[in-house]
Amino acid sequence: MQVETAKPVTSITPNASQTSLLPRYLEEDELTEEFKELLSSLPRERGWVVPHIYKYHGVWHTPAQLRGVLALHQHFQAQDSDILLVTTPKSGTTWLKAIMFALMNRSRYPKSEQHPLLKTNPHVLVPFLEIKLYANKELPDLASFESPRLFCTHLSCATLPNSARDSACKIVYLCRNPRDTFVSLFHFSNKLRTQNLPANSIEEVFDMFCEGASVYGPFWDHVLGYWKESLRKPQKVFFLKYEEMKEQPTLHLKRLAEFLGCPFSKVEEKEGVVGDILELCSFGNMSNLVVNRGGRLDSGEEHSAYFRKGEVGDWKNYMTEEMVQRLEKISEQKFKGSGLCW
Ligand code: PAP
Repeated sequence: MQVETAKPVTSITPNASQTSLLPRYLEEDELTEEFKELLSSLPRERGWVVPHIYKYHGVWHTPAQLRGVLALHQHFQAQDSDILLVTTPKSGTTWLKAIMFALMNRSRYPKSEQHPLLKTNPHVLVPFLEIKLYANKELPDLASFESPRLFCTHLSCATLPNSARDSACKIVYLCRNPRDTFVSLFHFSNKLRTQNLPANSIEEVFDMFCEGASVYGPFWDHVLGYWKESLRKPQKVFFLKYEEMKEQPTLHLKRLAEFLGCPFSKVEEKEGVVGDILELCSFGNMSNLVVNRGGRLDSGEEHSAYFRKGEVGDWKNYMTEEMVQRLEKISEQKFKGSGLCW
């Protein structure tokens, strides 16, 4: 589907001041008049972390994300050999970034104490397109990315750049059941709000989630878009649920390797390479690494914010029966007839 920007936005924004004590994602950048005009024309809701989110082509974004989306649409050209990891926020993005990096670089970095994942956060090794590479004023220099290039995005299927849809590039899609997705997002947003801002109440943001007003939401449209695309084009879109990966990691890692055209050889299987990758990227290992316990991304988020519990079913500790029923009802309505369920 063609994504048309309401009006071409030629300049994005000046870089945020580096002197502020606020993390970058909370800084109020100087927005260009053109961008402000665009924002003022869009539906607006209260944000979970920043003051407002805006609905652009059916998807809710923070202003910073939206700037990245516009720049991406204007400048990113997918190549046939590219691999895009696409996820709904809080579906295990960090985990799959690590797994895909380890999988695709396994001959370059065989099991060793020098593995980049031991020293570098997965978000640095596998950057987001619109949140990182196209987030700043300068356009990224992608020349240093070797083929096959591995990028990540939270973009919805309908708002992917045309080149990603039309080229032979492969898409790995990861999502997670709406209950755990919501609970993870609730905690993450409160963590990002920092001590200067009052925490979101679970009731308030739950309402917003149900109404679709969460970043990259509505959640159901996001999942359904890629689900349908994976049914139409199974060679192009690999659809995976967090819960499936948790339950049968070996099976799904092997399927993923086959999908990406780099299946494990018999020798590798015998040598335990599959298990080594899973162990390296496991929650227990990743969350305890010095690099992930401290430090921040360029954009200001603490690395540790991406490692909370890493479990299936934590929603039981936070959601009332009424909330569960409400989510169930929405999922039933939205997914009806699609074959998709949790
Ligand atoms: P993002 O979409 O904003 O990049 P993402 O990585 O999807 O974030 O969200 C983090 C979630 O993945 C956390 O879930 P929780 O809040 O329910 O705990 C985090 O714990 C989980 N996670 C991170 N790393 C791993 C891992 N190695 N294995 C399993 N789950 C993980």
